[in-house]
Amino acid sequence: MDLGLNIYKQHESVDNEQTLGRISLNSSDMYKVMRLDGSENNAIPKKRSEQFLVGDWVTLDPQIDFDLINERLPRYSTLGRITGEEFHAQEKDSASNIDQLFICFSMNKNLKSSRINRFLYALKKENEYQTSIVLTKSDLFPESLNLAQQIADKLKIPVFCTSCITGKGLAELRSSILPGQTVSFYGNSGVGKSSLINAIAQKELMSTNRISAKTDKGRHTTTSSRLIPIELGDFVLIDTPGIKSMGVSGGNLKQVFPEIADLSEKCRFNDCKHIDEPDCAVKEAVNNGTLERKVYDQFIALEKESQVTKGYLDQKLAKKLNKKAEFKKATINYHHYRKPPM
Ligand SMILES: Nc1nc2c(ncn2[C@@H]2O[C@H](COP(=O)(O)OP(=O)(O)OP(=O)(O)O)[C@@H](O)[C@H]2O)c(=O)[nH]1
Ligand SMILES: [Mg+2]
Ligand SMILES: [Zn+2]
Repeated sequence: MDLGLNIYKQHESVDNEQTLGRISLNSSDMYKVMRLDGSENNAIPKKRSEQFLVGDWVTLDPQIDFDLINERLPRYSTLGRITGEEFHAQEKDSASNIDQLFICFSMNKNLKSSRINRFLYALKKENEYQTSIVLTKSDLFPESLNLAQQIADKLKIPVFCTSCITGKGLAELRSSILPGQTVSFYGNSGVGKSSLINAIAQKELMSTNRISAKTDKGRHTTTSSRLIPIELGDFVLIDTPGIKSMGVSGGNLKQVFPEIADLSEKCRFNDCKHIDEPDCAVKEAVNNGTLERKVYDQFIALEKESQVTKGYLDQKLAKKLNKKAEFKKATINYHHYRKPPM
């Protein structure tokens, strides 16, 4: 199998396939690399400080007990997010060179479309890979089916309703993965990402664990991302550890709030924030009832949080680069958005 190389070559050029490998595991500074013949070896970066993501294509130099990673090839996509909020914000990447992302949510009484919106809004790399929603454990809470339909109608992205117990939706999910693609599973701990991977691979490849009866949360069973080639079907899966927190810094407006994206084109100012500006088409729509206030409030809350987090991250970057003017600008921005809403 090609481990996703054919699709990689559609995006980037590759010189010598003999020396190529793909990072298959990254756990506390230990890497494993898979070669095109399917063999997997421990690997060490030539430059000790260099960091790699599961999914990275690299060139290798074989040593006696391990491979030496010479160079990382460019990434055509990166699965990344912000962890933590405001001054706890940090950028964290989990995988690279992926073609599809399955964001998983378990069906239970706490599943709300606002949670799904938040995830989608936070994933800002809208053009790099295709995103689908996977609703898991449909055997436990069949009432969520209506919600699944509503989400599918509104977001215009694929929504799969699955159960690893009854097998529901698994064939559809699997057949949405095209030959040669690399797909990743993402979501909170305990939603059933590893169970889905085992079901698709038809093997117990990944450990799974019961969710805690006390907190109703997962136990962070998967601790590092893992690349799993599926020979039958010729595609690659990447399992990722459960997400603890998802910060937002700038959002995917068109996908999550399409009605607001359309309305904002009619606002008087191009950079209208839709809060207190004159001739704001978004506020007008809320006032005359054509835009639900609930939707507007959710959008404004996400935007405000985004600006605070973004201001903080810009400030941190400017400080690192030692750019006084940018630091000052970012600081002003940061404090501006930290003001309570009027
Ligand atoms: N009823 C039911 N339980 C499921 C289903 N899928 C997974 N589970 C259970 O949910 C629990 C958590 O599953 P995992 O696959 O470990 O979840 P995960 O998302 O990989 O969790 P982390 O690795 O901690 O991020 C396990 O006890 C699974 O048996 C399902 O379709 N139905
Ligand atoms: Mg897991
Ligand atoms: Zn406006």
